[in-house]
Amino acid sequence: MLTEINETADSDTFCATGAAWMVEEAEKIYNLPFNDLLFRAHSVHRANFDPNAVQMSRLLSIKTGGCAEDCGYCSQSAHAPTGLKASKLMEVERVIEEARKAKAGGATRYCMGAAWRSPKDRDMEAVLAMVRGVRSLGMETCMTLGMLTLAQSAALAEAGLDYYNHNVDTSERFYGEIITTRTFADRLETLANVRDAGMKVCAGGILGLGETTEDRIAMLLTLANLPVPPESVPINMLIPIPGSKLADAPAVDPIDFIRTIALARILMPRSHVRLSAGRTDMSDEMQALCFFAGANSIFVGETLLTADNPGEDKDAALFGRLGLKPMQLGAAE
Ligand code: SAM
Ligand code: DTB
Ligand code: SF4
Repeated sequence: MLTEINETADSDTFCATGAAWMVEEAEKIYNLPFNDLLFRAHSVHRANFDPNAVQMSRLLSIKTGGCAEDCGYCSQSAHAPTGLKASKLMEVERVIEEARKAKAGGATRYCMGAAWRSPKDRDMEAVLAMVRGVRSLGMETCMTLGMLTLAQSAALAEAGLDYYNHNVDTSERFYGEIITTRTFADRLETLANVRDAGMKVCAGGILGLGETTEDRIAMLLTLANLPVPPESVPINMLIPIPGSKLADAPAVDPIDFIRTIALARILMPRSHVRLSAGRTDMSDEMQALCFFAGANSIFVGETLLTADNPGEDKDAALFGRLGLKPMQLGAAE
């Protein structure tokens, strides 16, 4: 597939298969005239995926709020007065019941998130039971529980966890402006543990934290240049949370957002690029251009972890307007 892409593209703007992407190449692509960038990204998308199929994931917060980390964007950090009520780890049976409903609603992947710095050993048994239960429904499983050791990663993989989500969120340079309770290197260490344990990786970031274009490009380069690029790349647009450090961050320019999606598609041709948080603040036209630029995954349902998402009816209408269809499990794997 990659050979096909390289054959159809100008050799000076695509890296050779297997080689690391250089910042100069990525900047050059990002700054192409918008039509050229979109044409190129869409060509890469079309060479690797059905361009009208969108993978649908459903999120559930299995442990909400009271988090020890100080991520400046998050509603769930105990460091910020966001007014969110903290709750304990959900019962295993309830999680499986919610997953069953999500499957009936068309989701093929169930993503369970916990507001933890890292899972405690005492929580692992319940978490592993959730993985087994959701998997037995015939859904792909994903979890996002904070930092993992290699032993925890191995236990999750053994229970059948397909994906682990752990975002780098922004560039290495900018990271310390947003989060002080852990480092960028900590994030990469967990990603390596997840990969070494044999799970698929879901890793992306957020736009709208006050980062520069260079930071956005650097973030994508970190992901694309991992030993194996992530199979899923969520690109979130900041949902401003009242009480959080970034409550009043300026909105992201939609054209810049679409350019970032296009660059993600070009740098990671075979990854699922997810148009992730923030869709309630995007027009249908903006989302349509994101899909054209190479986004091919979304979160479905009324709620993400704690924040709003467009919901089934709005997404059904959007898919109808655009002639999009849900991606079947196992497609383009
Ligand atoms: N606690 C785990 C962690 O941080 O890895 C998992 C849950 S955390 C909420 C997962 C991701 O959601 C973050 O890495 C960030 O990219 C995204 N996120 C959190 N709050 C957000 C917000 N207000 N707007 C957009 N994305 C957000
Ligand atoms: C990701 O990149 N985005 C999702 C998922 N991975 C875990 C989370 C979005 C959270 C949005 C804010 C909220 O719901 O609190
Ligand atoms: Fe905790 Fe994750 Fe929110 Fe950071 S993003 S405060 S680690 S739940």
